[in-house]
Amino acid sequence: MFATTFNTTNAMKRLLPLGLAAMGALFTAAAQAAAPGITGPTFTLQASPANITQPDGQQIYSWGYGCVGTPGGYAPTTIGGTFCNAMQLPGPTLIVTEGQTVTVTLTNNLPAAAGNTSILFPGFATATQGGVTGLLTQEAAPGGSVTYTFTASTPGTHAYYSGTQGDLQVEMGLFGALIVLPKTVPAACTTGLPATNPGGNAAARTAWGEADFSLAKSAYDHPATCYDREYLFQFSEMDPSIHTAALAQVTAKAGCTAGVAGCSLDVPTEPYHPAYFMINGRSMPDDMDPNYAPMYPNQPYNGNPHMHPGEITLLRVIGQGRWQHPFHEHGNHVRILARDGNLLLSPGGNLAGPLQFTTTTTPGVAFDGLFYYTGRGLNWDMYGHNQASTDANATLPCVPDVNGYNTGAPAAINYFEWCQDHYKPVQAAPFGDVPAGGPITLPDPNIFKNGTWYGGSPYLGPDATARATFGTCTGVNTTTACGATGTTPPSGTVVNSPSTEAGYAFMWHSHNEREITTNNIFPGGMMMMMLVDSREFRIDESQ
Ligand SMILES: [Cu+2]
Repeated sequence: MFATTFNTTNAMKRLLPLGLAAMGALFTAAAQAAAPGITGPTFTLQASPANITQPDGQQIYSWGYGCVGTPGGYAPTTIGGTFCNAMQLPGPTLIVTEGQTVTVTLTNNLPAAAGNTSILFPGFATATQGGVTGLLTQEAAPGGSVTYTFTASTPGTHAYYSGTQGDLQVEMGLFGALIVLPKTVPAACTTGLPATNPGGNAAARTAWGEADFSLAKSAYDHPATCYDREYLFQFSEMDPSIHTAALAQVTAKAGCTAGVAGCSLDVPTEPYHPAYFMINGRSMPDDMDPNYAPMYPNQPYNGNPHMHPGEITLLRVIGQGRWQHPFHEHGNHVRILARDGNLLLSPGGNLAGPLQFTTTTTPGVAFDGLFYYTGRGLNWDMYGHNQASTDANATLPCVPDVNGYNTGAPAAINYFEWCQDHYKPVQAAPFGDVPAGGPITLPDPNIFKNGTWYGGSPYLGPDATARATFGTCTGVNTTTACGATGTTPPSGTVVNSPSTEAGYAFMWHSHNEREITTNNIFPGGMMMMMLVDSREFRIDESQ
């Protein structure tokens, strides 16, 4: 996952502590994610080659867009450890504001045999300066430059990618994302609690001392697009045989003069047999290491979504490869907001996008979607409240707002609880008893062993693991007398200490199961874990 991506023993030794720290971060679920990128509106980019790494230890020769020098800035500013290297896969995420005039200068530092390259900004009327004439746009010849200028007319999430020999250059990694923030954030997105403002969780964030990692407060100039946090996911796949062939030809033709006969590549891109299926250029589990992790100098962006109950999470998703990917976000459906920056509204101005179980990505198409998790529909109290308990957290009140959620007290641990399930026990009698009297029958830990990803508790909360322990009356989630002994199921696991975090983990992954492998080995590929963190746990994406 980390050490295997480095060739020399020395490098492995040097990086082992780093790698362990990253693993620790993974298992204790310290979060580093969001939609990080570089700010404009003027960008100086280059296309250049470098190796990317995959979890099976392979280094794959690729091409990518990267920065020339230090970019103008990084966003969100709450994320540290930023860098923009000469080659990145995906390319730097370009963050601008609606109405700005965006200028992107591209220098072609690919090997001469790779020929010309370019960038397309689909959906924007782009003017060009310099370069040489290509099929779809002006191109940068080897060693040369071209400048693209356009007005960021439409907010939302957009793709950019090579407009030159796309079957090879996009496969090699020449793609990235453009995020256009709305010029005007509706007032409804910045004031009020969730009862009146769909993204009104700022008060809870403040109450718990948590930083804000969003780029804006709304995705579009529309009050139905308010959000609390956001993630950008670019899905792509890669056939390593194409990359191997490109490297062999580039090496054989090293030093050749561009434009001279024979100084070009002839790499077949069919038949297509991808072996790597990536989220933001990384495969599981590498995608759950932090943004800007030093072991991925050319793959700075991760896939590691976290959220608190009730938070509106904006998903910015782009299909960047050649295949469709039937991606499934477990835990809830995704409300599609917009496609390619086009907000989907009914004639009456309401959101009209579909509610999707599987958000299939389409090559070249971007969408924005809203996702949230509240536990509504579980039919049991996910905080383990229990009137008979002496645990202070076990008797917190739940006061429903107009939507039925406990949102009036932003500093409450059970903020956003679904009040209809308040005090409803997960099971009325101890584990292993089928007619237990609750909607859930927990497994008997004597016959069922959970893995390390399970925190040992069916409950959210600071003492969730303790409350899942039978044997004393404190915190026991049962309306009957305490009497049984034992734990339910093996609780108190070190990887998910109740004093730090007790969250729910949901797999977000491709439903084409071939794609949750890395070079045919499961698990891997296009998969990540989404974590619902209890409200008092601070989601820290600052790195
Ligand atoms: Cu699934």
